[in-house]
Amino acid sequence: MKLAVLTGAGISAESGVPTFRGQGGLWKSYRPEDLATPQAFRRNPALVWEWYLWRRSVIAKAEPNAGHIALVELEKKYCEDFLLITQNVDGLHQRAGSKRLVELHGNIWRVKCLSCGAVYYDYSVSYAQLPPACKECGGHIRPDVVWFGEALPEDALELAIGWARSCDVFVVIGTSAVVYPAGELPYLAKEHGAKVIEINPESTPVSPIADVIIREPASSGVKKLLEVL
Ligand code: BV8
Ligand code: ZN
Repeated sequence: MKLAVLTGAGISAESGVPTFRGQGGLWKSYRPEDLATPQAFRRNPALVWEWYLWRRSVIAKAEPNAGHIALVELEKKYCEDFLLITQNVDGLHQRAGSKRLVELHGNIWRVKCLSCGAVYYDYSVSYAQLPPACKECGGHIRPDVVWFGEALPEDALELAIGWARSCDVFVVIGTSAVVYPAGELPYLAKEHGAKVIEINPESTPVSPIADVIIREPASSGVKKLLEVL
């Protein structure tokens, strides 16, 4: 039985990482759509870096929760018949031990240089200057995440689409499913005949096509999933 899982910010909520569109999602009255864009970075790179450094400082204090850990159990149970597709950039799935993982929107702990193109991990939660300098060439670096209006990494998206189209069960955890093209994946799975399971305390646009709805937070919901799958 081939199993694909798509996670969003909701799976990290119980680790204390605010979601994008929940009550704690705002930062200094800015909306993510206003800051997570190339235009915002061009206009005010220091402000955008301030936002990412604030998020990094919250994530650095966060621990993976029971939802992340139950997904590692699921991966151990299904081995190569399992793939975890995440929209999150917080790296908590990796810290929980997930290996078979695709990051659709990049990773907040990785940076990319605008001058020499260097890409490397950098776990700083503060820098002497903003925007920070590339360790290779001294040029400006940006967070290596996918901003609105930017294309997703092709290989990651292709792998995710391939799994959505060929899995037997597609589980959607903690996402409002409003961001595309990631939000398309549950519909691709449904179209080809997969059973769709939603784990979310609230209803979302995916709810009407879900075969099973676990209307609970991820920490308890994923454990329940582990019992039935
Ligand atoms: C692109 C990284 C084109 C940065 C993010 C149709 C097709 C293609 C594009 C579009 C389209 N329609 C619109 C677009 C444009 C846009 C888009 O989707 N806009 C939205 C706002 C309408 N898409 C793009 O721009 C994408 N790029 O398509 O480029 C292109 C193609 C070729 C060449 C050039 C260009 C890029 C999208 C990626 C943007 N980057 N993040 C960063 O993190 O800073 S998106 C951001 O939103 C995060 O990645 C996040 O994961 C994602 C989705 O949000 P959610 O994860 O769902 O979080 P949210 O807060 O919304 O919901 C939380 C959920 O959790 C809720 O349902 C809540 O009930 C639940 N919850 C709460 N507590 C719990 C819980 N669940 C479980 N347990 C709990 N305890
Ligand atoms: Zn550089």
